[in-house]
Amino acid sequence: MRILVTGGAGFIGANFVHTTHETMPEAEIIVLDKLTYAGNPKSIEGLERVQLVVGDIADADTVDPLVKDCDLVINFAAESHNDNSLADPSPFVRTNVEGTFQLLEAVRRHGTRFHHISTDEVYGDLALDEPRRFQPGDPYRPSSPYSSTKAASDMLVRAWVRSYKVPATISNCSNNYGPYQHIEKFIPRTITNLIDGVRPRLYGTGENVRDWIHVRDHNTAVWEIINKGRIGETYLIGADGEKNNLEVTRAILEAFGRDPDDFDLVADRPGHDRRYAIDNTKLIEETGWQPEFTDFAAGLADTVAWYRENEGWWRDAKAEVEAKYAKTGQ
Ligand code: NAD
Ligand code: TDX
Repeated sequence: MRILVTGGAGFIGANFVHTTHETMPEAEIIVLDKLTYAGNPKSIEGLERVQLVVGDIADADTVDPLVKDCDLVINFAAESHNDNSLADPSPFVRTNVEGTFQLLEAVRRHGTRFHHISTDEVYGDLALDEPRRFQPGDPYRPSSPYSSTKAASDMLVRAWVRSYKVPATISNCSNNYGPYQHIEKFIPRTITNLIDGVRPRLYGTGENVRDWIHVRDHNTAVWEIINKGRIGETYLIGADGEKNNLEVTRAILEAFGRDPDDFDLVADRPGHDRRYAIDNTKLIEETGWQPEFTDFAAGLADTVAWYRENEGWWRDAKAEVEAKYAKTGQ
């Protein structure tokens, strides 16, 4: 089996490549990745049945021959950071919308099975105190340039299934954590700040809630959907991991043996989504998937250890990331 993994040098894609390489000895994995600031070839180096092709999913001539040669395409490639999308939305439209369009056109030409990786943020946000969680059939109400381009990409996938019978599925996952996550994101930023002796930065009041899932659980769910999911369906992936940002910061401070109040409140993100929460009933009922990393403190401790042990992987990016945040008072 030849599998095309787009964005396989990024956080979730690289973890997917590792797990797939380990668990499917017959699989040949082709990674198509533009190696933007978020892609790191070190994340997938030394894997014998993995080939990295450096290129853009929005470039039809790059995409077509790769899709033609593969049995399955999984699209992880995206511009993925909300804060960056507020500063410059343009690459988000190009990669997330135009890139997904080009992949869909290629899988349409070649009749290839396609799985599209998306986010819970397409559903907008929930109030902190409402009992409801996101359901697969909820209306799309994205808030940021990032989430609106992800919503647009999902709409393209749905339309290509209906109009052209493209054999595709979509998954919308909640916030991931684990190894190989870029240090611009909340958990690795907080961990690497603490390694550097810098106080974590909490946006606004720290009350915003995210529904955390370990990246390996996200990826086992993706395989379940590819193997057992129904074509044209949307599956929500989440592991009942709701926590507010203050709780997460305090859990990381605890892992470092630091005082629970050793953080600074900083400028809020404009349009900051209040709460995400996933109802995973459909995924569990249809595929039997279950998360393995249900102990958040243990998953966090492993993640802290990974960033401590792999400073060479993130160190070069740290000063630049922090200089960017300094400009917005964050
Ligand atoms: P990431 O930013 O860490 O990685 C994205 C990868 O895509 C990078 O390797 C980058 O080089 C590559 N890329 C960017 N533009 C490209 C292009 N035009 N052509 C080819 N490659 C390109 O992102 P991530 O956190 O691993 O997210 C992966 C996917 O999962 C995204 O679609 C994102 O929307 C979705 N998602 C992420 C989370 C999360 O918590 N991180 C949660 C739910 C869904
Ligand atoms: O320093 C920080 N302090 C802080 O309080 C940073 C970087 C973030 N935050 C807050 C903002 C969010 O409420 O932490 C929360 C998580 O922030 P991010 O890591 O930027 O993630 P989020 O905006 O929730 O989006 C993530 O989950 C859904 C991914 O980046 C997306 O790709 C995914 O679709």
